[in-house]
Amino acid sequence: SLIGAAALCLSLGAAAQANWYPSKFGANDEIGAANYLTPAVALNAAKLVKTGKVYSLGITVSTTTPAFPPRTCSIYIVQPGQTGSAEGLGPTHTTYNDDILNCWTGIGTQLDGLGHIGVGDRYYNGLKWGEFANISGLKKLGADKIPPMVARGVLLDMAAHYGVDVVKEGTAFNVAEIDAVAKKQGVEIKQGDVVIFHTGWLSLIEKDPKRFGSVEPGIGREGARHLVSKGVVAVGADTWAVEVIPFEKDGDKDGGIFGVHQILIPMGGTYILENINTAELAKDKAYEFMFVLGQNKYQGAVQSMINPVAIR
Ligand code: UVW
Repeated sequence: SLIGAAALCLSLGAAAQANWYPSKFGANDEIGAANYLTPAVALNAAKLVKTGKVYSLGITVSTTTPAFPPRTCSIYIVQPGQTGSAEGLGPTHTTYNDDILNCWTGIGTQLDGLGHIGVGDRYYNGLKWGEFANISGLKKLGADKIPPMVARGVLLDMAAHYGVDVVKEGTAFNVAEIDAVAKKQGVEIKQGDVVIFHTGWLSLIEKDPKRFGSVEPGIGREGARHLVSKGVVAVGADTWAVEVIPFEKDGDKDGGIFGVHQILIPMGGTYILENINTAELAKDKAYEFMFVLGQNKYQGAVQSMINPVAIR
């Protein structure tokens, strides 16, 4: 019967969904690798604080900040009391400014939530686009659901590894490179870590915005799988997409577009942190630190403009 056929289709659909990179955190999980953020992870991170030096890892965003097209950002200041009058309000002449931000959330230093990237219509935990996303925001996987990230931050200084100020575009960081730099720095990547790559690329953002935003050094597919398998919470870099661009080939074949994003986010449940200002950490050889991030909690948001903090 038609009803029987429909039921069969539905159950096949459900089975296919369940088999599409099921989350190790359960069929209803919406936060992926943020499940690794335990009190023990926060406590161990706090033990890394020795000097009290605090680093702002966010960049300042303005109307000219280069971003993945067509993303833009502008701010409007609303005048005192919305009257523009120096008289202000009441006997003490109270005045104030309010502001309106008209921005894509994926601009400047940003967090990619688990609803950002898909493979076809499949997103994290097998969710289908139409089941959780529409133009009024995400019904599941919203960035507002991510708990605060307090974890050990690990900086991998790729620029020092290659002996350059700025690592060349198209340089892929895979298992050999990641493990070599971790070993050289005497750090071991562990479950619950936030791993951040320093490449020097962010120094081009104002000097050469066109080059900055079209290519970059970054992690390759094998490197992404390696980091997911270690159970890291998030992977970041001082680049706009964290992954190597031009994208890696698959042998002789086209390797696809944003394949590392796909391995990390929908397949791995691992967060991506972009345009992280790593310069000061690299200068101080601060390879391990306490990483703290409380992202925006706009309901159903895909991404979030952020200013994570490192403390050591
Ligand atoms: C895309 O991957 C499309 O954007 P972003 O680099 O901001 O994650």
